[in-house]
Amino acid sequence: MERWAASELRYVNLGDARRNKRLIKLVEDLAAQPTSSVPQACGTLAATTAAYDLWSSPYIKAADISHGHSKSTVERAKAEEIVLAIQDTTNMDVTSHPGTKGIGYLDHKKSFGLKVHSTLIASIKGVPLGIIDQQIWVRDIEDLGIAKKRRQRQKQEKESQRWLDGLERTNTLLAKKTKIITVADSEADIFDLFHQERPDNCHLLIRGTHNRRVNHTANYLHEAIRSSAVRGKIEVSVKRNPERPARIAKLTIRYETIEIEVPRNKIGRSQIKPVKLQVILAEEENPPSGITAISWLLLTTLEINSVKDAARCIEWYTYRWLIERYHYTLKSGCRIEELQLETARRLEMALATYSIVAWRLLWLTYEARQNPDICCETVLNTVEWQSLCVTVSKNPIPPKIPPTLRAAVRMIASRAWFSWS
Ligand SMILES: [Mn+2]
Repeated sequence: MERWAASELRYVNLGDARRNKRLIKLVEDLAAQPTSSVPQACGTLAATTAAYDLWSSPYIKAADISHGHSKSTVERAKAEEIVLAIQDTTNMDVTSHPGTKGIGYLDHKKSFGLKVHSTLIASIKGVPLGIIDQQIWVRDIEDLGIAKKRRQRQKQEKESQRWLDGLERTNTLLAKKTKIITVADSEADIFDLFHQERPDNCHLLIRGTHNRRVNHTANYLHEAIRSSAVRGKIEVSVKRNPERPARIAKLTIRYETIEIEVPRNKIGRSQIKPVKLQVILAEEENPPSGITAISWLLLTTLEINSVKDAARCIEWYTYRWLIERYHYTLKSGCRIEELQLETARRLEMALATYSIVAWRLLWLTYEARQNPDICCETVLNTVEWQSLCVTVSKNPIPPKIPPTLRAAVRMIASRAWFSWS
């Protein structure tokens, strides 16, 4: 079997064949032992030095590292008629390494690190196909702790641009014949995002939060959708998260096409046209005791003509969970926040590398859930599963028969990080 990293990174071009090989080897080593320290995962001093040299190299950028995987992601997406482009932001918190140069502030004065905004491409069955775009930025001290409203607003506007940029890059990179649905949580409930011109193959599916002014007798969005008739009821399976267990929820469905008015504070308001969106409200009427009822307000540019269409949007929105898993894997799985890399630049390079590793782990988990009993050699080569068995069992002799995929992924997960669910 061809080694996965070599095949995944076949398009990588770091300007030098040895550098390409070094990256491929590093990605493979880190994916085999994601929670180990870099020296442990690399195995030898020479390989460890090579890894740190690569991350310190002045000849390459973090984007060069990401490029190979992004291109393979585009290829995988070509096989799909419809893909979900799931965007979200996370904090890469390195507060415990205050010496790191060039990092910025996160959500308050005492935490610092990098802001990371990723776009994950998934199939409409929830297969994680890869990371197509990642934006990394730091916040300046001036942006923080200054109560002046104007500054606050400028900062918000600057940062909300990331959703529009993510959308534009995704639409540019993916094939035009693919229908692309950008999925995001309520942070992306931004008028400019709805208003931005999009090619016909591109759609939005965003969780709404603002009670916007609408062209409707009820005047406001929340009241307008609630005043509309119930169209039907559906059942959805809700994935667990730290605040709630997994469960089946019964949801009441409303949907309506509603015209969103241009926000009052918008500059050049008179020149801007209102935006028509399909609004879906899915509410749980009888949640289990002690659990907050689901109330999902979704705003979409997709056509909704039936409860089935609405249910399909809700199902697609539930796959947004994948990006939460992805960021979680990237941070706690790969322990990227614990790397002591001294500069923001090196941290960005490591982040680009671990981003590929985290996707691979997410994909392996998906595969293992789909095909738990197949032989792990369908996705891991002999060296990989043998070294996995040896490290986990602490027995130097690997078993004769390769474990099942589920057992193998459990072994990777057993290194106390990403939970099996
Ligand atoms: Mn978010």
